[in-house]
Amino acid sequence: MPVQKKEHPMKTPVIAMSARSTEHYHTRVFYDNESYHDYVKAGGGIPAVVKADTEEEAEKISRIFDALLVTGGEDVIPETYHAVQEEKTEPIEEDMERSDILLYNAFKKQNKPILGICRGIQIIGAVEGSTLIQHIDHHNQRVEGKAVNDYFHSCSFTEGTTIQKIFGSEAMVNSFHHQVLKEVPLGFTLSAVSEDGYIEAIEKGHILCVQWHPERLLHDPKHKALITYFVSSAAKAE
Ligand SMILES: [Mn+2]
Repeated sequence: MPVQKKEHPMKTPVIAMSARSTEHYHTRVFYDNESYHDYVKAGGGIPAVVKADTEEEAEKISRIFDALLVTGGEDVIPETYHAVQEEKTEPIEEDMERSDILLYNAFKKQNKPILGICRGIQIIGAVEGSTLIQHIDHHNQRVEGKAVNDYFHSCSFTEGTTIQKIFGSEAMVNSFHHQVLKEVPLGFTLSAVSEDGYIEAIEKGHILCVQWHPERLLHDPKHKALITYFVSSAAKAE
């Protein structure tokens, strides 16, 4: 009797999202913005908020989940990139910083896809040996009175990079940051630069990092294509 070929449906990737913390009814809670949840779902994945306290825990998480999304948040702690804190820097809590670093290293070790957004590109850059410019005052559209889901500035993309293949040679992005990578980390490629010359995206193999918030521009096919690409690469990752 001929063996019937079974159709294997495409696996639905589960995406670990780095937790952020706040206080709710006098209790510390771990969360991620709804826009990240919606973004991952729009790309075909299932989002889950994670926090790691030890290397061992991060390693277990990296085995369970298919990919890591390092979300936005407060400033990177300057000690992480061997700098002294300047006046306008507002560092994240120490355990959140530690969790981001542990998760990033663990998923990198597993060679699973990693997407860094906003604080995500900054902490990944810092871990990889880059430094940060601690304050620029013209890349926050909130301060300029622009809506959250609006564009703010253009970027030009580096020919041949994965991110350029998604966005084309030029695209509009939003901007909600006051810090930015000072240099591209060793081994990474500069994928996008803002019209005024700041680093807006870098990449290295499965690791894609953007300074803007694509999850707030889900109405734009290019920004949606980034999460579709990321989630489908998570589905393929071993
Ligand atoms: Mn910007």
